[in-house]
Amino acid sequence: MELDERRISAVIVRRFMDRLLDSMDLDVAIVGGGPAGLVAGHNLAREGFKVAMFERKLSLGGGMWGGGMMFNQIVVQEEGAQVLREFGVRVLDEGEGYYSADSVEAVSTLISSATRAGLRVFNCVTAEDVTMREDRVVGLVITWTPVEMAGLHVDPLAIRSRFVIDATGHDINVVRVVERKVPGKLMTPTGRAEGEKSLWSHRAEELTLENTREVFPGLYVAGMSANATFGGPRMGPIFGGMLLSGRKAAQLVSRALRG
Ligand code: 48F
Repeated sequence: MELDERRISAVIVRRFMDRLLDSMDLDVAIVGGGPAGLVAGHNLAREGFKVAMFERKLSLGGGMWGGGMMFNQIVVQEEGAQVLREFGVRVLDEGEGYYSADSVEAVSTLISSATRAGLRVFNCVTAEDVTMREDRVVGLVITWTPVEMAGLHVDPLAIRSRFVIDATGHDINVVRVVERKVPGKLMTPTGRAEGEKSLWSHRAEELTLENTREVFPGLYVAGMSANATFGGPRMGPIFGGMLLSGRKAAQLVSRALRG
């Protein structure tokens, strides 16, 4: 068989377009493919929901690849170790309640599990805005990241979703958009994004879970974006809270979808 470049290109275009068209109406749109978004996406897709993830970078994984200061090892506590084991990631017992894992193995396993569970991934795509109806988030406005990087004057596209999860980490990019569009209306103490506090691993891990919730009708926060939204501290290179937050976000959104 002689390979035909046109055939190769046509397959790519058709497969991608089929997936994009079939993702115009979603149950859940997750923005950000770090550990929190990946666990949330995996669990929701496994339940049979139509879930897509929009990640601005070429590869998923967010801040997990680099462990701490590019030492590619991660630390988790018992509950986080349990989540990693459920995904099949090998975990080492470091004593006194600390566990470690290879960050490359952890991220690649989360990505593989999530996509195999049915999560639709759109990488190189930035969520630049949300769509709203009657003070409820009902979808995302998306564009190619290179368009944003080049500052090209190109209109974006929009997709519908019954729920959106902001898993964009420290930057809380979706929450920030809503804050600008509807000032003072977030479900936080001040109605605004409270901002992230200084590093305090223990407290941050507890609060990440507590702060994983709905922040505006139709919009949930997970992972570091939960703490940045509700004013919790950052936690540094311990990742159990991210995994548990992703799991909690999936539980909350699943309950809401079943409503
Ligand atoms: O930062 P990130 O890994 O978020 P996370 O899941 O985990 C946080 C930890 O990595 C670490 C930490 C724990 O020790 O504090 O920082 O909460 O992943 C966030 C992802 O969101 C993408 C970004 O490229 C990253 O991969 N992202 C951010 N803004 C957008 C976006 C956007 N507007 N559209 C699409 N993707």
